[in-house]
Amino acid sequence: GLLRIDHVGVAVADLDEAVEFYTRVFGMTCVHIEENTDQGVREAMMSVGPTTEGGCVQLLAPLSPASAIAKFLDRSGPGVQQVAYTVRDVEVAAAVLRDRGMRLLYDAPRRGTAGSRINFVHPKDAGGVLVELVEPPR
Ligand code: V0V
Repeated sequence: GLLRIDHVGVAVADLDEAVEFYTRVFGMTCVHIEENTDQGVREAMMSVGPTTEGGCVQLLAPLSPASAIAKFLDRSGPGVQQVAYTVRDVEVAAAVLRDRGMRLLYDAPRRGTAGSRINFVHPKDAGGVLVELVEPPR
């Protein structure tokens, strides 16, 4: 089953500007920045509270016009792009959701933030929300 909210993903045009905004206005702390070429993003993990136990906001900026985030920004503008849940085993969680009629975007998990393993439920199957499953690195 799902363990907790891992992060809420927010599409932004300019990552550095967004990190500065979330830090100054909401008092969040940037705990990780990375470029994920497989996903076409440059991303920053912002801890909401003093530890990441309080959940994170993941700021997502496109690396190229072909990126899922570039497409999202074109269509919807900046804003919430995904909700991500922590799971113990992403393959098991994906299999359970497939059994319940959800389309998973990938046949096998791909690489997410900091070596996590990820998959997604299609937003059209989940009431218009792109749902991400995250198995943290061991
Ligand atoms: C598209 N749609 C969405 C949506 N993206 N609805 C809600 N939330 C979103 N994020 C709607 C869109 O408006 C269409 O609705 C419909 O889905 C199908 O659109 P499409 O043009 O066929 O699909 P695309 O080409 O926009 O692709 C959508 C998907 C794509 C979800 C398939 O974005 C994708 O592959 N996402 C997974 C990867 C990803 O998002 N990577 C970036 C984060 P109408 O018009 O038909 O009603 S990377 C990340 O999270 C990392 C690294 C991490 O957490 O570790």
